[in-house]
Amino acid sequence: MSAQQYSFMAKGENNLPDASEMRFGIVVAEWNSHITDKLLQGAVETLRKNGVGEHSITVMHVPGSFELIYGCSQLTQHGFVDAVIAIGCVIKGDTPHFDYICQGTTNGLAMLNQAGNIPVINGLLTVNTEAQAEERSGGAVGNKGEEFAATAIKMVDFAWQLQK
Ligand code: DLZ
Repeated sequence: MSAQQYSFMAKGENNLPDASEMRFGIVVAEWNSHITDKLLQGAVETLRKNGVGEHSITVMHVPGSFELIYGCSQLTQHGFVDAVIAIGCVIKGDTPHFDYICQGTTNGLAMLNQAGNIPVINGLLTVNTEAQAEERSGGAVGNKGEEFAATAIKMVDFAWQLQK
């Protein structure tokens, strides 16, 4: 299938592909759980609104964002989901730890995508302040969890189109 054919079939931003047969894993970091819980809620609601079955969503928790890499890696290898969404929130502190966690986690998730088993969605919120995190988890800027879920649906559709 050519790139041109795929782009013809792809839907617009607010017109997501049918997700009723899709299965998703969501790995959520417990650090800053007051934020990650809301991102999770936004993601699950969007998946459900787009037809994903209650039992087709597997949610697992890991301690911090850095552990998202291992958690997602495990889910990509088990074969019972079509995509994995990694959800974490890193808030800048006074030490360089923020940069190491952000960079390490992003690189790790990128490598999982490069491995090419199934799509892994980067739902890592990296913010300077608590207020920015609140704004992006159901506040003034919306709930980024919804975007993560929409991206996951589009990527499963992308993979499935190539299998036809
Ligand atoms: C250690 C740490 C720090 C300082 N900050 C955060 C954070 O803002 N968000 C987050 O998800 N995790 C944080 N962590 C924990 C690390 O992600 C990880 O769990 C530890 O370094 C152990 O590997």
